Amino acid sequence: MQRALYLRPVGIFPAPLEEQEETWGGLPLAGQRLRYAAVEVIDRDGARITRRIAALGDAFERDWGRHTLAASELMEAIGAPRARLGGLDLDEPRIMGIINVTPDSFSDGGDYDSARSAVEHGLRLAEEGAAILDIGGESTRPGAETVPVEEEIRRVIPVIEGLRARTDALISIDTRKAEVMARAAAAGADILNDVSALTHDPRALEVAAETGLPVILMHAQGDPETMNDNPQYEDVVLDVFDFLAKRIEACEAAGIPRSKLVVDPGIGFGKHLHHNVAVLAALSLYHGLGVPVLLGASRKKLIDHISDVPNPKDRVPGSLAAALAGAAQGVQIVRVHDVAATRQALSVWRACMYGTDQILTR
Ligand code: YH5
Repeated sequence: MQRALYLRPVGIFPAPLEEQEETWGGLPLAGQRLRYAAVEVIDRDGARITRRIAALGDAFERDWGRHTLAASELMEAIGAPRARLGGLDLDEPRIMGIINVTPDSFSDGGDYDSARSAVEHGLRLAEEGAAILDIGGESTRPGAETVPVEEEIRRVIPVIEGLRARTDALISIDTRKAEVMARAAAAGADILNDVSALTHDPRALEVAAETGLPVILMHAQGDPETMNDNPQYEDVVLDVFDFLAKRIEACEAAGIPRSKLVVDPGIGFGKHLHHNVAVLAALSLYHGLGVPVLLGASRKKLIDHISDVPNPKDRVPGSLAAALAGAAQGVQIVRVHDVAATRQALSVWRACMYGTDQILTR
């Protein structure tokens, strides 16, 4: 069943200093130092979708009709401060640094040297400002082939163990396989990150719940091998919302509380360029799911499509632009390859957003 009503906070502005509280206006966004001045009201009735912008205020409250309950639930979800994630405050954007342990990355994956250089790389990312280190041993790039579970374990576990011994940064495991999740948790991982939102492996929901760890639920359409051949949506932005809402429900039913969940619209996963940019332009909608939002656009193909940059390593400027656009929409976590550059960009963005009262030392 599709939802009938969606609310997207728009007109997002920096919350002024506390002593000016009476004059704030707008409503708080997910407990961040951001507020929103209006909502886009999206009404979906089958294939018919209508959109209007409604300023907050009395008329706004009186106008919901049959949608009153759905609207108040969404407003509540949008505004509530988010729970800490493995001890990490999400009241401002945090950086997740990517550590690939696959043969197509900086190391070959699986041997001693690969593990060592992946650990060194992770330590550098943590020093550069990554609050979370995301370790992946299965290439889920478009067109990639599947990796046997033993091979994936051989690649990622030594890296998790090595990092656990040497950093306090949170460690997430990027995997779709229940067995890898369980092994990673035992090796000291703090977060599970599944690009299939715990749908790929029939045991994933149960095993994830058993670990007790927080879970990142990403939207994808189809499997990595074929997902970008012919993606189909009624409305990509709303279909992704509905999918993530269902996966949150499935997690809660399996015993993973909402306070341990993060959602991610899955840039590049079963999406063509127009799908990706539609999602990026509407990111703040996903705050209505009531959990932190993660954005992963770093070096992805959409940057090439938008700006003609065939070499992924040349896509850092576009990646920074996407990260900042996410921050401006209240995204809590950005998943990136280029941690130092992202940190610099976010620091300058924050100063521009908040001005002189902002601590600039981070
Ligand atoms: C994500 O978005 N992505 S693996 C193609 C590229 C560059 C990077 C050069 N795991 C995500 O990073 N987990 C991956 O073109 C993820 N969100 C979450 N939560 C793909 C990847 C990439 C693919």
